[in-house]
Amino acid sequence: MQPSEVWGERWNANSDPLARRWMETVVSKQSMVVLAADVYTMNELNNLLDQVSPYVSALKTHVDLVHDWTPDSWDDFCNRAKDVDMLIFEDRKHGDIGKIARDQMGGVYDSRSWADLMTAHLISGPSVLDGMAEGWSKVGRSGGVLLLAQMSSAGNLLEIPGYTDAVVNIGKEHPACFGFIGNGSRANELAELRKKVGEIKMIWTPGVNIQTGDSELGQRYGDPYDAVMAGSDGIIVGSGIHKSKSPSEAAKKYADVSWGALIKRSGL
Ligand code: 5BU
Repeated sequence: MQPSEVWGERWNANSDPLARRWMETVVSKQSMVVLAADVYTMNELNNLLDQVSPYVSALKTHVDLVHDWTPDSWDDFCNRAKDVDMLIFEDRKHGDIGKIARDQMGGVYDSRSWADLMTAHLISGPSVLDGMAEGWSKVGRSGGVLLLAQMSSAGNLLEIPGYTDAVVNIGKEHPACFGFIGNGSRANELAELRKKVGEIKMIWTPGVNIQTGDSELGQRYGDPYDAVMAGSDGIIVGSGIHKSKSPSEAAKKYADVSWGALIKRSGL
């Protein structure tokens, strides 16, 4: 299948190379799964990568969770992920003023050199987007920002009226914005977000699990099929895969559910 068949007008209308790369990978792997690789050692990360690589289209990291992190082992890990056609997405949740966000992409972790995508809150205003674009350009790369328009955790303050709309209005017009984080645990809220975002920018959704309901410390889960039908372009799955007895089987299951929903959504 070709990306243009599956994504339709959204493929033709989108000139963002990262968005097109994502749409292509989803089609070639038949998976909208973004794995939240929340494990704590390099060994666990590498094992997880080996097990799930055919079924996962992007890898979401929290680099500061890893106890035995070293620049070389991380470099090696990122190269292995790239070799199996995964975008690397650091869930950094930037939120400082532009120049500090830019410089925080250097420092010890030097995320500007390996992350293709990164999250940010827009709480400090649009300078965070400009700063992050500068961060990547300092090392001759360009990357994409996923702005938090919604969150999956109970009681989050992004639900205060007007906030989501303000984020979407700014992000939609900014070239550094790859897309938005939407709440995968509430399909009706996600459908509303899709209407506001339109068809160009991506929406990726955490808070999805085949086992729906409330989870640890305020996390909430909705069904991955419903999230895709409501407008998700990438389902972010963590414990549903890495805590499963067989991460490989679980990843395949989430991939199949997401692909089935995308095909249905596309009317194929
Ligand atoms: P889980 O194990 O599937 O619950 O992991 C979810 C991941 O998504 C975890 O890495 C969170 O940091 C991330 N996340 C989230 O759960 N909810 C949000 O609103 C955002 C990120 Br933004």
